[in-house]
Amino acid sequence: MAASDVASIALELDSAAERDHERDFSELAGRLERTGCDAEEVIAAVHHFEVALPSWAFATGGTRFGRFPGAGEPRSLREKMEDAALVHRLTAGAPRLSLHIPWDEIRDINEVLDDARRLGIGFDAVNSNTFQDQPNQRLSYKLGSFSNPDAAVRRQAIEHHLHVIEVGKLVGSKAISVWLADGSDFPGQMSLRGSFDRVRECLQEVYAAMPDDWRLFTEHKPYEPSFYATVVQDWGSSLLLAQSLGDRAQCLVDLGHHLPSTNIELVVARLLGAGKLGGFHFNDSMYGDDDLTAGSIRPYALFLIFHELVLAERERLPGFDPAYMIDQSHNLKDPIEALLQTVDQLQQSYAKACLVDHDELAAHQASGDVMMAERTLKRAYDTDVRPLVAEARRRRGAALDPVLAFRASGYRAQKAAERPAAPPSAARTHL
Ligand code: LRH
Ligand code: MN
Repeated sequence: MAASDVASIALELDSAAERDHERDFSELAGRLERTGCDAEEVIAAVHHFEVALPSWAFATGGTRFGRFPGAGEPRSLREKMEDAALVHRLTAGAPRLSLHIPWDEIRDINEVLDDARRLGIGFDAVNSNTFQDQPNQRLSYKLGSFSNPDAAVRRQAIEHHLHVIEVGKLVGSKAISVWLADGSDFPGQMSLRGSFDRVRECLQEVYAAMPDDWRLFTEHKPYEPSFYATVVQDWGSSLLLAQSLGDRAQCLVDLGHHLPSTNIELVVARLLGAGKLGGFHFNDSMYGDDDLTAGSIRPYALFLIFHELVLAERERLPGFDPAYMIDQSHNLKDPIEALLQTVDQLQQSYAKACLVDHDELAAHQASGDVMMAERTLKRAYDTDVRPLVAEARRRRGAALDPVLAFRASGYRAQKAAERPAAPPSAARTHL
């Protein structure tokens, strides 16, 4: 199947499913109308919701204990773009790919731009990588990159980020996303303030090198690979950095980068209030940075995050333009199925948040009616919006049920035939 065939994947229109859908959707639209909600308004909102796909999540992910690759996995940027185009084809909600450099180093930019045009996908934020040493890299990042006491290592890391910006400019990105593994494993190993000052200094140079219409996202993470102190450990550290760099520096919230029982929607509300919410890496987790599929463990928490986003959107909060991106590691599920499930989950969580009766909620909050305030929120969350997001997709020529449509398409089997497994020696293109 040549690259351009993704678009021609015929969605097996199963008339019974169509009929069930029409009945379910008109029932839901009727019920929503009774509670003063306009289904058409929510469909329009879902049509505007777009999330970027991580180029590194189309191959099976793994842990330090092992990786169990599946058949037909992408071996090149072109094949990742093909798979990304299919996810967009079936969901109508994922038109862009987020690249990771050097995993997606570009050899022939014209070929990449041709493929992007043919496949109908674009590019979102580009991600830097100073958490691994690349083959024939001069200096090691073992003791950090921007926080490294050795100025030559810091310089090398800055040069890498300037290169990432150049790649991003070639593919039309408008942001660089910076996650630093920098930190220490033992007390005394690293100056806690000195390391942070060095990171800020280096980021100032990267910030200054960005085109004027770009943003820089700083991504915090509490631990791993550092197990005593991480330089950009929490949202506070990320916010301090973004505030010191300038208006076009904002904080990226990876949902898995919070210690257990952290109230992430509160972190989102704080960053929104500071005008510094740059974007998200959506995923879910039970314990640590598990990178599980979004909404698979704590769907209510995901809904509460979207509730904060819809509030900000309704209030037309100045500078509100979050970059929605997925960052997951698919160790067991078929990577494409997991991404289809994730986009559907995000469309559902957003649609539920759009159903909140905000005036009623505000009234209960003002009157201190705790019970009715919570019930107002839960009423939206408890609404089964699947017929509504399915209808939103159907109107855009996408699938009622993307995962079932993918299985019916036989795409994975076709790719398994086309893409013999990459030899173990092949260069790393993902975690
Ligand atoms: C770090 C992280 C970061 C990416 C990487 C793939 O845990 O979330 O966003 O660079 O995963
Ligand atoms: Mn991330």
